[in-house]
Amino acid sequence: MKELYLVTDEGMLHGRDLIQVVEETVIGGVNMVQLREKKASPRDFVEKAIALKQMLTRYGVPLIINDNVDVALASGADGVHVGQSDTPVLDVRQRLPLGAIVGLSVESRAQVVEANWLPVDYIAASPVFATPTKTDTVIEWGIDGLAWIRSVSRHKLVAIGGVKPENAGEILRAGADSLAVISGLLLPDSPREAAAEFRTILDRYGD
Ligand code: TZP
Ligand code: MG
Repeated sequence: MKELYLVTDEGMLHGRDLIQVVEETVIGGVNMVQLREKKASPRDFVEKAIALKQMLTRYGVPLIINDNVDVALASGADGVHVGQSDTPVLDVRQRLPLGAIVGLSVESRAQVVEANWLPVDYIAASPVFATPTKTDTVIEWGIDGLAWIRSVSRHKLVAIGGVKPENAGEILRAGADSLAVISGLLLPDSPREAAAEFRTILDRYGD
């Protein structure tokens, strides 16, 4: 099954409860979640991770922690996602239990090629489209870039950045295995309905 991968952003909750909003998206069709905390204290980060993990376990949905192996270990999360200037992939892999998920963002063609030699479970093309959610980016892969990555990479391919129901079809046709979404899931009044809309599109593309 193609994945709908929610990445969290505390700034888009507007007073709503993180666990409840994430649960709504899971009911709607999200089947992978990344806890991405840019401002939380270490203690807050761990507490949120533990609460999320507990809820997600009931649905059999894996939890990935953004760039923090300690939080992943403390919460029993299923893996860690890192960017190019975060903890090196080899260190992350070494510190996590066997079978843990390790994801890596790629922001250049050289990094895509290099990732073929790295023990990662997926690479994330970052960003596919420019997005106000993350502005310190270095490339905009676009659909052609995504198709190029698909043609050279041995890894599962996650698309992130500006992913919306309107462009999900072309992203999947270019070869993405997974749609990673922040604002498209968290900003609508009903995250559950937003997730269901993405899920309908994903299911059209099968395995
Ligand atoms: N990494 C690359 S783009 C991005 C991240 C975390 C933000 C994606 O947010 P949105 O709102 O889905 O465009
Ligand atoms: Mg990072």
